[in-house]
Amino acid sequence: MKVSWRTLPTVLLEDEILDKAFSRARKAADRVDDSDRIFRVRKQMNRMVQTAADIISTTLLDTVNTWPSLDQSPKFDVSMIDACVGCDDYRHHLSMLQWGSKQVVNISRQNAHKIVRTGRTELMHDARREAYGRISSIMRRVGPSLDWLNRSREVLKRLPTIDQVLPCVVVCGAPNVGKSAFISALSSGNMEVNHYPFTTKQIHVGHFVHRRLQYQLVDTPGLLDRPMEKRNDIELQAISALENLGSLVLFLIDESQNCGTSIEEQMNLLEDVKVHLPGTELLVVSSKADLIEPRPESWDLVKQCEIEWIEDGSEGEPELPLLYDQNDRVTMSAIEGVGMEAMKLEIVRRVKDSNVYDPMELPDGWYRSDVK
Ligand SMILES: Nc1nc2c(ncn2[C@@H]2O[C@H](COP(=O)(O)OP(=O)(O)OP(=O)(O)O)[C@@H](O)[C@H]2O)c(=O)[nH]1
Ligand SMILES: [Mg+2]
Repeated sequence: MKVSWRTLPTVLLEDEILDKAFSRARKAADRVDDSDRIFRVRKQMNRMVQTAADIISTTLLDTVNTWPSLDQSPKFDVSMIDACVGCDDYRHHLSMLQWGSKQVVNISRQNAHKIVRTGRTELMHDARREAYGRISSIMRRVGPSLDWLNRSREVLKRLPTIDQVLPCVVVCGAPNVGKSAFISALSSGNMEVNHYPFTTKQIHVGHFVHRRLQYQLVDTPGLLDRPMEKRNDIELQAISALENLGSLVLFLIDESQNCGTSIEEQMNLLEDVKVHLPGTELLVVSSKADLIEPRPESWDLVKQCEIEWIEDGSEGEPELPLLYDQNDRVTMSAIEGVGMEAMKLEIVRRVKDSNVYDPMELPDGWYRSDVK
């Protein structure tokens, strides 16, 4: 199931639902035609109560059904939802809508009986009025849940959309080390730029395709970019959500310190990341290779190999030489585009080695007959 938090329709609020229901009910009553006055009023009152109840219960249930069920959502989404709006609240408010829908249907059934049983038109009117009153008070109890869902929708529609089936590279590092520039430079086409609901920083979710498999690159500004003890609960939860996501973690270090964070602090952060994302393979990369003085020795060689590889149509999986800095750390320049193609192939290799994604993998207890 592809959950799309971004396309959840707006949730109608208490008054909007009541207005819609009662005005439709009035119109439905106007259409009733019967020359016998008692029959006419009976039909009209019945039609009003039923129409109003139908509209309300359908509207509430439609909302319940369009909102993804947490049990069937990917772990990352569930952790993000928990961090941003709270899973317990999420479940509670949706179940309130379900409850409301059921109550309204019951009320309409009970009052329909009353309307049918009497021969006096004023009692029919009374039963209709009573039904409307009870329906309104149910809606008053559902109202806060509708408000909550509407507010949450605003938050959830900003969540990054990540496909759990595809390999995903989590890109982290101190502020300004070049995470976003790196993701943009590696991505082909459709890049998504949004915000996590708890940070104003722009996040980039990019993709590249290698041998028909799409690799996702996820940005983490405001998350893995400063000491952990300064985190609030929401951020900690969002960080643990990342753990369910990555096939590979890339940690960028800006050795030029142009980013404004000292190497020492960046190293401390790296240790934090190791602690918080223990299950995921980590690759430390130094960014902004073009700022390194003097330029890395193999700069021209790497650049030339990459140009040739691209000119040849980027086919196959050659061992493109990686660019290394004076500390023997893999490096690249997102701005100059050097070391990037080699980096892409390295990512592909690492993801494959990490075995998180293996299309040939069989469930436990299964064996392939061709493997002896
Ligand atoms: N010279 C040079 N500058 C770079 C390179 N990559 C990024 N920059 C610059 O570094 C600055 C920060 O880059 P961003 O990509 O925004 O860094 P970020 O890590 O996404 O920053 P936050 O999202 O704020 O955490 C920008 O001014 C970039 O132009 C590079 O390879 N070479
Ligand atoms: Mg950024």
